[in-house]
Amino acid sequence: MPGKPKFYLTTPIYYTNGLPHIGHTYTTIVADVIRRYKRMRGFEVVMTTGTDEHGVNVERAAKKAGIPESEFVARMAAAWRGLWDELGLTADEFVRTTDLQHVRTVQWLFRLCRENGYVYKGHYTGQYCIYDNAFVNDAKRGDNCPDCGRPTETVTEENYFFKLSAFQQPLLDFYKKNPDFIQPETRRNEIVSFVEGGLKDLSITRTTIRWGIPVPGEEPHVFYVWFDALTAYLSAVGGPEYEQRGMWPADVHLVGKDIIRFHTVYWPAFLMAAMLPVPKQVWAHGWFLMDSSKMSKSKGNVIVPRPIANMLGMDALRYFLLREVVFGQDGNFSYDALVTRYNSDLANGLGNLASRTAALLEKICGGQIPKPMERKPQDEALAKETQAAIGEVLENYENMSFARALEAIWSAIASADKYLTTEQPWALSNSDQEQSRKATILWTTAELLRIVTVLAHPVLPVSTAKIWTLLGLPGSVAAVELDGLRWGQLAPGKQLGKAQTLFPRVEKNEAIERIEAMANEERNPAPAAKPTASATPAGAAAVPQAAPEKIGIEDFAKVEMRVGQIKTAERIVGADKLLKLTVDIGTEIRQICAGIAQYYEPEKLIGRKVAVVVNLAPRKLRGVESNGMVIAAAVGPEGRPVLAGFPDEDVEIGSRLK
Ligand code: ME8
Repeated sequence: MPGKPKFYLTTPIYYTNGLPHIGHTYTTIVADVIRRYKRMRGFEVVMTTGTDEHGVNVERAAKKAGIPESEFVARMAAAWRGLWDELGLTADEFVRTTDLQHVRTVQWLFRLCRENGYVYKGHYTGQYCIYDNAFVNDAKRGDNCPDCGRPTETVTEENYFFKLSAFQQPLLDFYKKNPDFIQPETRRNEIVSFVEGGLKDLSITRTTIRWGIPVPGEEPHVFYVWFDALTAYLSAVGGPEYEQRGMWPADVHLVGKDIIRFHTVYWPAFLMAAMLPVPKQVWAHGWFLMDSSKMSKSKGNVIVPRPIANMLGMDALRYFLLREVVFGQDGNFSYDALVTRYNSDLANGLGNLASRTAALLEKICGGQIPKPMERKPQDEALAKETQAAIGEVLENYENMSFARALEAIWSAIASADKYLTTEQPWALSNSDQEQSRKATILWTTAELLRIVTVLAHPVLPVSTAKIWTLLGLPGSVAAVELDGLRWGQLAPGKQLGKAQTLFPRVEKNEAIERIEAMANEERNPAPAAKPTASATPAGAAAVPQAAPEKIGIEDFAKVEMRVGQIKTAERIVGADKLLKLTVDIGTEIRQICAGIAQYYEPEKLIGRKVAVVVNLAPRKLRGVESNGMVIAAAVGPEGRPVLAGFPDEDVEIGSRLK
């Protein structure tokens, strides 16, 4: 039996002098969507990402953090990787450019290019900042250093050069022969005219940077960061032994438009020089902008993904990024638009259709998928429309028209809503004829829901898996083969599964406020708060905590603890571990958040007396104000919270603990 066809796609490997923001998350989400889609179409898929860890910026950032470069990049790579895992975006391979396998691959690629006559030693002259020990790209004589503002000097250093000029015609021929290599079309035209304008040879080693991959036998030469970074795509799938893995050449390199030239000019030229296969496609998407300018750390307008995922779920962020902007174009990011789409398309759209259908099946069909009976024209019309939607959605996924694919899915959802509203199965009687009509209506609705669930799965992996369970369908939705998806496959007689929480509706202003508060917490973690590897840029989690000192009684006296009584307790959307409590402390009622949600049922806490620290400065947890702290023991290796309390005596509320 022939094996599955292979599909290899990559995200850029991201710089380690910062942490992921929405822009990086966008590219990685798109890669994950394509990966899931291609798997559902029967491909063996490998998706890679990684971290770009060399160069002068890392040298500087490590110096600033007061740690060696190797330690700095190890912490940063762990933070990137940790965040991708947390967001459900774990790649199949994660390349660090400090990995030995990668170092070997870069040196091997250089050797091949050199052996084939495309590398020579020359001199590079450029503007150099002696304070920062770095050449300033694109600076002219007399320009100041953009980083420190001091004057640059003209410096000449010995470098190895890559004969890029020799590839002008081969590249133009290649673009012509492979019209889909550069996507979208507009970017292709840009690159073709750039190459037609002539290519200068490229200096690919440096002697003025220390933190890089050494050129074997040529120290102090290290590789120029882009020669190093691009090669990661090859080292991810076997490096010099790439043929054994069978994944190279890449099917798609997904990149932002900022780095298209490196990927469509330099990278194929390096590979051609080494006589290695060239990737099949480079897809350059647009930028997410904040107030019409590109997000950047220095501008302070960066949106981070975790608070959004915590508040609305990752599916909501995935849906929004793909639906809001036509893939390839720039788009504006706004919390307002995000929450609006969440409420309208997810909570009121897909979420509502799923829970409404399940509730009707429960009520009218005893929680079973009914057997459809005689079909009316409106049932046939809905079936036909949905069948057509399957084709339309698949075609749009294939062309990376994600917004269109989602539009087609949501138009099917709207048709189902309309169908239910017109057919009103709840208003039909229990006569035999009307019973069978109800069965047909509900089977038809459930079948449409099954199909949109499958089609939306690449974009909404978490919630579609829940709907799959809700409908009591066998296996996993991820395993459904898209090519075999047809109207009519829903088997009657199956029992519905457990009810699921899909997209609880949120109040817009409150949700935005909480996302912003969490983002602020992430940017400025409270000094006392336990740092998380991914929230702390320099990976402070890896720094051991100092042993506690002994404190005097006067220090203890600073903590005011009182007996409080829990009045209300509720879960917080977007914060699995927290409960929002109101606690009577004798003099007033306080709102306090407690990290006990996984161990205590909110209803069972009402009336319970607890020990409360009442003079703690108020702060926001997951965006919710918390004014005080409930004391609990941390039991066992995972620190299970057990509330401190007063089971034996009826202590008065407000009594002080000493
Ligand atoms: O360029 N909107 O890394 P990088 C959309 N290490 N996408 C964005 C974005 C935004 N506002 N900001 C960033 C590098 N991106 C090199 C790559 S590859 C061999 C080496 C995404 O950390 C987009 O994919 O600056 C962009 O190309 C990439 O992040 C740049 O990441």
